[in-house]
Amino acid sequence: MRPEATEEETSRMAATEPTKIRNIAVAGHRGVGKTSLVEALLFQAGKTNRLGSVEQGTTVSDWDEHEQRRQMSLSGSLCHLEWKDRRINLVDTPGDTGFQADTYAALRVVEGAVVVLSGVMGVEVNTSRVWQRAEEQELSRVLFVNMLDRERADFFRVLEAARQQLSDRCVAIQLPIGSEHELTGIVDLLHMCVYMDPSGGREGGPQPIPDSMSDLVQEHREKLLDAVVETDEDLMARYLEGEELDADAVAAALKQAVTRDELYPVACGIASKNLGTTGLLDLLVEGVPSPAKKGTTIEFGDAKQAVFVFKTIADPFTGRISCFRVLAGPVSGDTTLVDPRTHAKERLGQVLLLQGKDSEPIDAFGVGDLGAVAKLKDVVTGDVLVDHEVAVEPPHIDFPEPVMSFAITPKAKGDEEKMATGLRRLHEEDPTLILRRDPQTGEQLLSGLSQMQVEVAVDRLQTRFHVDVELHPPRVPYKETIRKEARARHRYKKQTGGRGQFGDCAIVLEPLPAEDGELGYEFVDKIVGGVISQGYRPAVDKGIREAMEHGELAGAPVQGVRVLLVDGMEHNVDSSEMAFKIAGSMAFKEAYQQADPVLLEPIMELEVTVPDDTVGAVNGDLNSRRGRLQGMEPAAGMTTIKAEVPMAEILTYSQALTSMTGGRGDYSMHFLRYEEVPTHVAQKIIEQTKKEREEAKV
Ligand SMILES: Nc1nc2c(ncn2[C@@H]2O[C@H](COP(=O)(O)OP(=O)(O)OP(=O)(O)O)[C@@H](O)[C@H]2O)c(=O)[nH]1
Ligand SMILES: [Mg+2]
Repeated sequence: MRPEATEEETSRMAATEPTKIRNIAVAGHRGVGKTSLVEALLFQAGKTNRLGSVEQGTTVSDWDEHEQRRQMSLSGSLCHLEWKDRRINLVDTPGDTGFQADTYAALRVVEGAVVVLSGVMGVEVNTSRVWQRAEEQELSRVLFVNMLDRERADFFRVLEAARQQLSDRCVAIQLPIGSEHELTGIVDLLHMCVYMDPSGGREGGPQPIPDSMSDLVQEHREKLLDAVVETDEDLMARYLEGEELDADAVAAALKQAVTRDELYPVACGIASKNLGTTGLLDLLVEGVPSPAKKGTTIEFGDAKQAVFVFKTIADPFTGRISCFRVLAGPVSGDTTLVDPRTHAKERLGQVLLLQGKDSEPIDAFGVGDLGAVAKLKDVVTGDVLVDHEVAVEPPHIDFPEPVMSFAITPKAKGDEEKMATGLRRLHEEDPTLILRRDPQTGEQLLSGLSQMQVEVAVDRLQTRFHVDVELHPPRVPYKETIRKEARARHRYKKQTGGRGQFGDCAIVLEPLPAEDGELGYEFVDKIVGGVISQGYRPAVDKGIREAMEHGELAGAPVQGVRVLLVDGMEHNVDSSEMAFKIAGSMAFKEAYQQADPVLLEPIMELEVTVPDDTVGAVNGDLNSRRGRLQGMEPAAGMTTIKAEVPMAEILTYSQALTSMTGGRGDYSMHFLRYEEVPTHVAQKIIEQTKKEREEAKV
């Protein structure tokens, strides 16, 4: 069933009416066939002449060399097709946790989402995450149970899991005919017809339902009708009176229910063979509201023309490409917009229609459409551009916090700047990839959402920016503090020919309790009778501060200390600021030894979501990492474990979790507080530091 390609070809140059647009994100867990499904939809709609495959690296949306090498999507990809006189914009989103920035941004610019599930695995960690996001955005949703040809795939089991774990308003709109490798086609319960498996060719027209299926079809058709009539009073009344409802009336009510986000139809198929695409395309056109109907919540004030930039592609040849949604328009090549964030004016130049990596200049984009433009100067993802300066609040996309950090260094000395520039560019494309310098350890830290994300960044640094880098586990930012009061006096005295050096001070150290969880430092001047003159006292403070930068235990900064300057002496010729600074520093070091110094380590709050059958292993592992269990929340097959774990033990958690859960687990964490390192652990760290210091001396 191919739509008339020629008609859309000719009308394409003008802006598409908002009523004729459908914006849809294809989202779900990693590797469930989203890219394959987008490929099949493009093929079925006649946009491509052959069905590309992820294995061969020939899909439209996974066009990047790194995506092809790893056979996974690493960023969102914008594609479009025409079906039944509607323009469908599809954003294929990555499923890996590391690349959710693009997924979340995409969910901000669409009215609907196709949530793809594996027919074998059902609802997985990221399925629930994207579902939650879609819920927050009140998006219309269609589920697509894919991979039904695989061994142990079971549509009905996945349907039940979706009803239990996502929403009980999920209802089958299609059924598979047969199962696993004997699956031959699907039944469309709305139009009461069958589509046969085209084995990678174009899907043929509708066929009659085989008699052998009639009982099952009847049962699920009734469930569908029940669900639909419940959303429509008028239809309900007719149904209860026993009236036979015609397909059009049911379809119209279903459309309303999906549009109002009250019902989630569950479709199915085999993306890699192009089975199920006709029914799905029909459903998207019929069920997902157009921008004219739903509109956007993104602010643009009284602007007559406005766009929201939801993605930036750094193309090595064309430079930067900004993908946008038109908020007010139309916008065309000669439109000049201003970015209220920078106040810079930007002439759009050519506006582009994207199909994966390919772009085609068009005249204009109308309201609600998704388009792209090359070479905007200072625009970054998340900006709203408007035709005149109005104060707009750009939408806040709540990106997940990085969960892991690596210390990153260039292999070649002198490449530091190149590395930093490259990472800045990568950060522009993916705001969840963050480079920062740890002020305490001095290391450059690259933080991200998954190991994969950081590794891909390293690859890109090499291929795009020609810098080779190395990753190491970062140093843990330990701190030191004291447990009891101590007192010391130090006299610094030197007689070297002419003028000598003289500084003498007595200090008391006291533990200073944390304020709002922060350990601080206080210097209290208790000098009486002017035994040290006013001018020299700040020098003592300075000397102490310097000594505190590297504590004697493990070279970590000392915090949580109050210092009282209680006594001292000065010499009317030999005293100087320098001499008091040294005396202060030495007195501190002496007192510190007596003050029962201890090592502190950062404790992280960890949240791990894992399949129920791995909870035992995961808890055991957390235990061996000195983790303290805070709670467990089981929810339909998955358990969320909350624990507090020292940062030092969790630096390389990602690999361990992957191997314990077969890649089905997920985690997030953030800094909680500093705590004393247990003695036996502290001893090792102190010895290690000693060794390093001695090695550094040699
Ligand atoms: N047997 C079978 N394999 C499929 C089907 N759909 C996709 N695949 C294969 O499953 C693998 C993953 O497919 P992708 O399309 O890359 O999945 P994805 O959801 O886009 O993955 P990410 O973007 O990495 O999250 C590829 O090897 C596909 O060829 C299907 O319906 N049946
Ligand atoms: Mg993909």
